[in-house]
Amino acid sequence: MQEHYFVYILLCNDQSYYVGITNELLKCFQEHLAGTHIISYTFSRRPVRLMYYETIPFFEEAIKREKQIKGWSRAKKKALIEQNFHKLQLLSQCQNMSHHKYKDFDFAQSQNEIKNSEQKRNPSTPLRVGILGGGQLGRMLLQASANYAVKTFVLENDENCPAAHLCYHFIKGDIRDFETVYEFGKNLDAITIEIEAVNIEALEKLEGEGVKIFPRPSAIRIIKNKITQKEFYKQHQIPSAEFIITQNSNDIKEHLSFLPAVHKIGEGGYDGKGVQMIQIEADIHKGFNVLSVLEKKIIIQKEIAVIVAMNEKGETAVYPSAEMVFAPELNLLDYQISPARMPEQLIWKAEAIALKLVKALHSAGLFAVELFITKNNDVLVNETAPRVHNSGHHTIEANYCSQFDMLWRIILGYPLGNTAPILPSSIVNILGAEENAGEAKYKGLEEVLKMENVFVHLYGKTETRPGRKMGHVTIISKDVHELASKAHKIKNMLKVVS
Ligand code: AIR
Repeated sequence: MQEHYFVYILLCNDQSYYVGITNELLKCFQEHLAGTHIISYTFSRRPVRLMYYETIPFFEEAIKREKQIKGWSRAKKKALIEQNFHKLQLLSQCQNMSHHKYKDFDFAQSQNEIKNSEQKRNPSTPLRVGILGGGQLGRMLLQASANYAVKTFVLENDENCPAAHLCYHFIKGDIRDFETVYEFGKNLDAITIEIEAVNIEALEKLEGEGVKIFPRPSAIRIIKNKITQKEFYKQHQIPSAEFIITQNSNDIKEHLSFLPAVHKIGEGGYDGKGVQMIQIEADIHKGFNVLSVLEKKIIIQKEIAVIVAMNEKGETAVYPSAEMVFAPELNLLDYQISPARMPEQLIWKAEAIALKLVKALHSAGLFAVELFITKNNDVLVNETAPRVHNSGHHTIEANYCSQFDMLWRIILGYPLGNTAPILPSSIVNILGAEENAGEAKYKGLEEVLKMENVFVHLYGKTETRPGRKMGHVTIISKDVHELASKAHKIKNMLKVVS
């Protein structure tokens, strides 16, 4: 495997920055903390906090970058730490100005910025916000946008997608293509995503040009690939199952003692696609022949999800955890109950882990953290989604502020909403029936619509496929038994066939 180098910035006790390079970030940082990393340690100056790092694949490149950052002013290093690309750009333009002249220039620029942002914040001049992807998540996000002064733009290849007819302007195009995403975004104020398979390089360029991206491209980049996601957990001491990186399914043969395990494709999997259980050696052929992670199978007591919202000020709001019940044969959610029925200590632990994770991503946005509660009551992160999520659909009817409303509040710079539940709830996903593919027809819909405190959401997908998410039903009730029994009833009653 290719070796990577880390160029990092540490904050010292005298508030100065130390720039270094290493190929073992954690070890190196521990040495810094212990004071055994001699070259950075002087009598009065001691590194105390890791502020920033970037990963660079080649040694020569990494050395060049280290030298470059070392030569920067403190203000410029600070801008890099804060990922304030606009300021970075300004500071680069001002490299040859005297300190005094720069101060005037910066002041004038920031006054402009304030004026511009005040103009944007005026509810009578709606923000222009783009959504990459036009599936059901985009559709429900658009429904919530109708409460605010915002002009919505959707980019998606399929002009009949669920979100196509609810937005202010629809643009047909590939969210994975650099030029398409860049052209789409360059006249917008802000962009969000509803699926991770987007062109991150274009988002990075747009961010550098002042378009706000929720979540930041750096956070999407970490999460988009299961390998970098797992490495991020390891680096930040966020508990997660042990893993091995594989190039192809044959690699698994060298790790037989690691089985049973779950093979997950590095990039591109969602809704159970790109996940394969490898119980025994005979299953190895089912593995993926692209870069993937092999995760040790966890003996699970419960699976939960915690949605965390973080605004640009770094303020956070956490939704009560939701508890999943899965259909093992499809690897898809069977039904969900919220708030999760769990001892308080476990809830606190899960929320603390989810919060730590989101804070470590250093990005405003809405994040869904899926966690396992093991048989021994350990809490492990399964995976994170940097967007609104299936596990939060109940919040539309069951919580004061829905996950979709919350994301708009973050994008528009409004106060975070109230995550508390109004009533307990459950969600049943409406999935395309097995062996049915083609134009979608709904069986049992009338009966479900007649049920009390039951809310039907159909996503408007014209084509059904086995296991495809076609809609969901939310049930609210004070009585948790009623939630479970209605969920089962609806599962048996409502079918999507072709
Ligand atoms: N999605 C994105 N990641 C996970 C999920 N479930 C949602 C998004 C995306 C849609 O699923 O809303 O646009 C794609 O669904 P389908 O059925 O067209 O594959």
